[in-house]
Amino acid sequence: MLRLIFILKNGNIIYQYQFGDTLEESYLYDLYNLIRTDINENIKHEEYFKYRISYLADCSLNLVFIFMTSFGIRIEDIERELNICKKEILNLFIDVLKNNNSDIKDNIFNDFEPILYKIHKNLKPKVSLIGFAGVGKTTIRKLIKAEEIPNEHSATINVDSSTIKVGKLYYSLWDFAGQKQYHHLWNTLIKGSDVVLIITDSTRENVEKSKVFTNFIEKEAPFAEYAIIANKQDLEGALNPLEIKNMFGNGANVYPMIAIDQSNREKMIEIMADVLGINTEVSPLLKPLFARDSLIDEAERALKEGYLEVALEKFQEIVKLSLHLDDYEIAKIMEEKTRKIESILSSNETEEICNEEFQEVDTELNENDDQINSEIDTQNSRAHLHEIEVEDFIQDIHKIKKTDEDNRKEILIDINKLNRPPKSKTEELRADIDRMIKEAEELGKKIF
Ligand SMILES: Nc1nc2c(ncn2[C@@H]2O[C@H](COP(=O)(O)OP(=O)(O)OP(=O)(O)O)[C@@H](O)[C@H]2O)c(=O)[nH]1
Ligand SMILES: [Mg+2]
Repeated sequence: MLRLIFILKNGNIIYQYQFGDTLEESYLYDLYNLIRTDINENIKHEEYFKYRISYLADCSLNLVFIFMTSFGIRIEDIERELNICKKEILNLFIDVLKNNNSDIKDNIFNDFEPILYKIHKNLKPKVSLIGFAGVGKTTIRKLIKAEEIPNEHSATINVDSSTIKVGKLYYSLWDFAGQKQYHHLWNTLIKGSDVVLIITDSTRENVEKSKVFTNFIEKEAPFAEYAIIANKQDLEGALNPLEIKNMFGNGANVYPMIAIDQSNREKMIEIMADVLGINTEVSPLLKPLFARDSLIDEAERALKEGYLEVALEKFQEIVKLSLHLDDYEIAKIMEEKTRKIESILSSNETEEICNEEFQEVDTELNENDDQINSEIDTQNSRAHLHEIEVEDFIQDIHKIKKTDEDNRKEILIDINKLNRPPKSKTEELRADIDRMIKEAEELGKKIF
């Protein structure tokens, strides 16, 4: 796949377009510095980490055209497209470029966009769907292509490859045959993949078997990104993504999926873009994930600071986002938390009502000493409960966040340092009750 194009004039970048994760401009200059002594009107290629850098100059205008592509793309295709790129740029912008003005703005290149997408199409990413028979590869292909979803297993023969268009971008999608008699084709078919999605049907037996694909990919398509699709999540006993991730044990991302559900089309496309490293603007999958991460932070902060109502709202939003992401397990855990906070909040309300009731009946308190003591006991046990639950919540959300972030930064919180407001609130209440008992006793003494 084509990952980026950039053009320099007199050693300055005058145009860049990145299809994948964005690289800092300084990084592009580093790249340029690596090849600058070797640039001329003939196309040259260099290997750079997991990419190929191809470049070509126009010496009279002091222009350099640079492509960064994956190794799956054929050299002759890169050369053809690099020549087209140079020719089209010169055709469109010759007057501006002749002015020798290095301060050429990106928007001058707007007219170039249709050509750019055509170049990308001709150097499009290859996405391979691999997995054993009947796990749902063809169903996933049809889901992505918005074709009718099959409800019967009609085994794929050899392979089914097709070009699909998602938004402005084109992909080449390869749906492998999973039946035993086609396994010998896999090592040829997988070559040149930019992304391999390992499809499992989320049964223990199939996941266990499918672990074989990771070594296979690393050997046959060493530069491909890969991820695991935990399909058939609707079936009873389906392992959840976390269990599958642990079984694979290599840190690869696992995405839950129900491919027979048409409404998952967008999600499936987002997964593909995510694994391809298409940037966040293009891949909306990352947005809900990031949104959930920050909600978890906010919920945690609200819990620490004692704003249970705010925490409740945040948890409710986390539930919604988790459902959107089909993370049913997380949604369920968060739903329980939501209910617990609601019950804490309603018990706090009861405490306040009790408080008011005590004030109203303070003249009768002599008779009610026992009752009050038992109320105090209840408050004490509630305080303890609150303490445990807040701690429990924070531990749980940390677990989820950790899962969510995979290998991203870990957050450690010293729970002992937390000032748990439900406790201090209850302490205040207890002090009030003590004061009221005293006042009631005084009053009782006066009356009798
Ligand atoms: N319940 C359920 N069934 C699914 C799901 N995805 C696919 N299926 C069913 O699983 C069966 C097999 O699906 P295919 O997509 O043909 O499987 P495949 O991996 O392409 O199989 P081969 O071509 O033989 O390798 C079909 O009956 C699908 O309807 C899912 O998410 N849930
Ligand atoms: Mg198939």
